[in-house]
Amino acid sequence: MRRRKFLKKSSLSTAGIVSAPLFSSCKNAPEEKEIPISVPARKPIVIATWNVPNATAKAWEVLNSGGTALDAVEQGTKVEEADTNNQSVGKGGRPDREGRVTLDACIMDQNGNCGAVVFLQNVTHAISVARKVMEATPHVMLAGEGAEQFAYEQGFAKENLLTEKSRLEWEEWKKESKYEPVINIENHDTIGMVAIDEKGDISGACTTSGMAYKMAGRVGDSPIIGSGLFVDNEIGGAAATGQGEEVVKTVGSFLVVELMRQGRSPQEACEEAVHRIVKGNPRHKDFQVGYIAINKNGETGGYCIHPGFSYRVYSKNGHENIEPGSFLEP
Ligand code: SD4
Repeated sequence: MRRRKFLKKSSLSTAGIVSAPLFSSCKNAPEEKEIPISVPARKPIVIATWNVPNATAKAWEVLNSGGTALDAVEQGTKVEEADTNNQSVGKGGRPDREGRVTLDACIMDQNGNCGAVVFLQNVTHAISVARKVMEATPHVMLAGEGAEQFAYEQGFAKENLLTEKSRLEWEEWKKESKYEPVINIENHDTIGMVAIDEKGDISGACTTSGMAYKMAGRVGDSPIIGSGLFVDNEIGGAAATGQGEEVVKTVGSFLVVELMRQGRSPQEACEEAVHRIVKGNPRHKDFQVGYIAINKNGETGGYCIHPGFSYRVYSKNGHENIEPGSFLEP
């Protein structure tokens, strides 16, 4: 039904065409089909979770001067990592129960290369360390002390990431020590970013300090390729924000990209991925999960479980903060 509407719409417009394998449920082998997308191609373009105008403006600066999507998402997310007012990312992030700020991040380029760090301490730019893992090692993920050691070897500076503000809040939290990640209020503003550059290449990045006051050693979706982030240069990219455990259980960002491969728009794909989490999960009122997505033609989408989520788009057509709708209780 949806697909028929899609085809009809595109035949009336000067639609862009992306060629993508469409997986049919009754066959094992992927069938090659053209998926028409009924919006004019717009690139370069960058999207990011939440309202992060400084981060998208930085990414745009890179894209607009002919830079790559990979550089754009790294430079863009670094803005939030360095911003101590953002207490969900990088320096100034809220600590775990023991008072340690531990960072998770991953990055993925247009060739399917990726790099990630988990439980990284004392280094602000986890996203750049993740990129170094991708480019300077044969591995895709480094954790804890190994990641930190690697970062110093690569020239990253050792820094105290726990700001006075985050420390005082943690001291306050310790008085009650009640861990309830209700609707992600405690930990908002993790940044997931996906960009398409002038050449049409897609890359993405995701970086976070994770859930506030998490158990020591806890890692969420954000550094896990396929969960917090996924990019397929033929199709598009997606990123997640919210309670990582729920995203990991459904391999959320990979799911969004695969749904787009099957012909869904970015908006439809984000909605379906959220519904997969909500379906049959009586706890869904207690947590937040949101997705953003972009397809090869620069069409964007976003959706989340609860209201209050927004995502940011920066393109030649202008820049805007979009509140994309959410799953509402029947
Ligand atoms: C996590 N997904 O560690 C992250 C948290 C987050 O906005 O996105 N907060 O589970």
